[in-house]
Amino acid sequence: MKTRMHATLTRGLIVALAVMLLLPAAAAAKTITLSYANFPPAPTFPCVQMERWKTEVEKRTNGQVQVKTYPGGTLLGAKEMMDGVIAGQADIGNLCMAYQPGRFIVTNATSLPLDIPDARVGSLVLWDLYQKYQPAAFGQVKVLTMFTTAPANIMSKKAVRSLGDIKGLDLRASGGAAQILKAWGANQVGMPMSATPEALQKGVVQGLFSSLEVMKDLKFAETCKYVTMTDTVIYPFAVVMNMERWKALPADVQKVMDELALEQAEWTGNYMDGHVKNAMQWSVKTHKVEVIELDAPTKVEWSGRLQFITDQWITDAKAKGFPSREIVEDIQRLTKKHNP
Ligand code: DTR
Repeated sequence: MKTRMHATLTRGLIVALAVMLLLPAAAAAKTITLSYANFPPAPTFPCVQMERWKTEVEKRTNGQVQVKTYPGGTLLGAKEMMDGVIAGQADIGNLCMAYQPGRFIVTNATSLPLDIPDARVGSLVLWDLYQKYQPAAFGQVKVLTMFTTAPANIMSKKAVRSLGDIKGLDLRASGGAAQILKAWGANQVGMPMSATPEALQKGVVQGLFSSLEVMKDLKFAETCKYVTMTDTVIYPFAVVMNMERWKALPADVQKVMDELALEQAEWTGNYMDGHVKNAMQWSVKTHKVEVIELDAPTKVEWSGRLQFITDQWITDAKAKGFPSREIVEDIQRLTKKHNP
């Protein structure tokens, strides 16, 4: 009797011990793998920030989360990003909001000619704006971070020094920047950045309007020998996650990602600003690119042509039910806040 009880106790102890030993192992073994889709090629800034986010998340979750990245449109293309993530074709996706101007009305307002000076300020303004308005356009996803480019300038095969030079020139731009090019008299051609290298090569366009880091990252300095400085508008980006996948994450993993959101926005802005400088030094030195600065009267003439854009946007967005004037005033106030 005594021995049988002893045996049962010993067996119970062994089972308990085994459970205690195996449980943490089982938990540790349960890694979560997330796919992360991006549309442009790997050397471009949206993919550089993606790799940085991956590294930080894997480190801060002690390897519990593994992120598999898909640059270059290998999982989802530029315009499929939002719907692809909503449908779960990718767990996470990075999108350029300007490629769907009618869809992201509130956040795309950062693309109005409102003189946001650089990508760091742009990214912080955008994040604050998103937090304040929580636009319905993002209601079906979890937003992991947002950031912007540095201001856009003209990269072209021929020199653009005046409104006469830009008149009728085939230049690629998308989103709000399209209106800007038209206002200057260019022939605006719309396409995502991922389609631009081929369009330039085939002569479909004679240049583009965007932030200047692509002179190096996409080797545009090989064909575009002129850069006209206009420092006009930034482009907003968002990194979004499938809502069900987000809800299924353990709370401590969600905390890591939430804590990274603002930090990642600022990191990307700083990276972009520094990289634009590098890219231009490289372009001038290696490819003898000429940087054209417009003189003061010309600058006034060029920016005068853009004045109607913000007013028009305020009227149009108001008609769609958005508090458009307040949004513009918020962008101006936040720009001052982050660029005192
Ligand atoms: N300015 C936008 C966005 C953009 C700027 N640099 C890159 C690099 C890769 C993809 C998109 C972008 C544009 O011109 O598309």
